[in-house]
Amino acid sequence: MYDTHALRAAFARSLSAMYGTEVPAYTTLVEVSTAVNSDHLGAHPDTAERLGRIDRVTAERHGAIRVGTASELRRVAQVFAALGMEPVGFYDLRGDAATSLPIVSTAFRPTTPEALAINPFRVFTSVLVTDDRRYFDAKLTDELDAFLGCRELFDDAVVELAARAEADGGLPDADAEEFLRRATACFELSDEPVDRRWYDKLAEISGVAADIGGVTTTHINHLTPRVLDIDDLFARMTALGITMIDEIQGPPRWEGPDVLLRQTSFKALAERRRFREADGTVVEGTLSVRFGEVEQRGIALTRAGRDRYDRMLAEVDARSAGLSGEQRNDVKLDVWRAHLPATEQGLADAGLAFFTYAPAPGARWDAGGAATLSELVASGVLERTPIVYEDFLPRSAAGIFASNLDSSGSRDASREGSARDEAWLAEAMGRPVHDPLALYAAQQEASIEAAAASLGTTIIKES
Ligand code: OOG
Ligand code: NI
Repeated sequence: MYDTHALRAAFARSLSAMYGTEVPAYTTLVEVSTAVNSDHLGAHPDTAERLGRIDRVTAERHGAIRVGTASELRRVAQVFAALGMEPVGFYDLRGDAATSLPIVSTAFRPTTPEALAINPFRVFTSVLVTDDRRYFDAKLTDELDAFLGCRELFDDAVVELAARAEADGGLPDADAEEFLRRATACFELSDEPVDRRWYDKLAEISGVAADIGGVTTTHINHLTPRVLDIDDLFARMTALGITMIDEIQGPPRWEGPDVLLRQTSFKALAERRRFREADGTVVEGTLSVRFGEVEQRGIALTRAGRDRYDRMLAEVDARSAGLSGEQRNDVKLDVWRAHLPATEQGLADAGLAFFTYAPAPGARWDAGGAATLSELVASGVLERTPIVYEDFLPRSAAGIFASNLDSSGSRDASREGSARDEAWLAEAMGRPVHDPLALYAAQQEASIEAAAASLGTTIIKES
């Protein structure tokens, strides 16, 4: 019997093995990431595992996929439910005028600390907004919907096995292996010929629209390992002759705690694809849509912390117009030093980040009565541990997308976009969408309650 968590771990391995055969550069990326992690642990044995144990971090991956319709989204949500991965967060990537991304997204991931510790596999999942008039006129919307309506990304057999796995909390061995095989195959690159005219027509508007709606299947778009030192990774990949994008997305490297998420990527080499020309002949060609990405994770920020992060990025933008990626990084560093506390304690005191609290081994609180969290931490009774950010950043995601598209496409900003929000996503999937901040807050809260019970005292929260 494979339980839900074993299924998830096995699926992550199976997808990784498949993707490694399809995109050899991914295998290089994984090798370099593994070396970066073990060297980082060797050089900083006391601090390296503050944000995650080395075995979890080294096994950790996120994937990205893109689907075309609400019903495709519903089916993929069922497949992920079998793996204990639930939709978390709503990301609207249509807002950035500089890119042409007619999509909204969520991330499927485990939601409990226990499940994350067993295997944190997550998949950033985007769905095309086919009726957004800024991108598609009414005729193209109809053509797209007709094209997407004829294809089937996830067959009935895989969806039925997934539903059984969800209902029963797992599958017997033989069924589990069949499910894993079939589910992995749904994300393989197809050698079905691509209709050149149709693909190019969509690509003129948006490379992502063509990647989703220009072909009859879906595929895993990238699979991202996690590293403990993304600057070291960046330098090593560059030394191997692999050109990375010119800026690490998200926070800069600095002397204070890592928060949220830092990401970088390289553009994948052209992949061989077959095309059907207007006259019906099938020819060999190439497409380069899949890329390599790597990430370093930091501490989850509260609403207040996230607002501050967004304001800091706005300041970076205002101060770095026309600057290179490297110069922008210097501006970031300056802004970070000016606005973000440089210690975990500073972040906690300002209510900017999430932590869990647990009694130190052998600790007692004899002073009697109630005590504040910071008093208990300062006196060594409670230990504070950062909660790692398990989600994504829309700005960074748009940066990653944009840096990997051949052209920026087109978008008519004078038109109204079509309505999409978290409720739309939930309705499409028939499943609630978790609020990421609520998940972190609940985890922090539960740890404080458990600590209070075990110390037999009342803990006063200051913020
Ligand atoms: C998703 C891009 C976003 C991330 O890590 O922010 C993403 C895609 O390319 O489909 O994966
Ligand atoms: Ni990604």
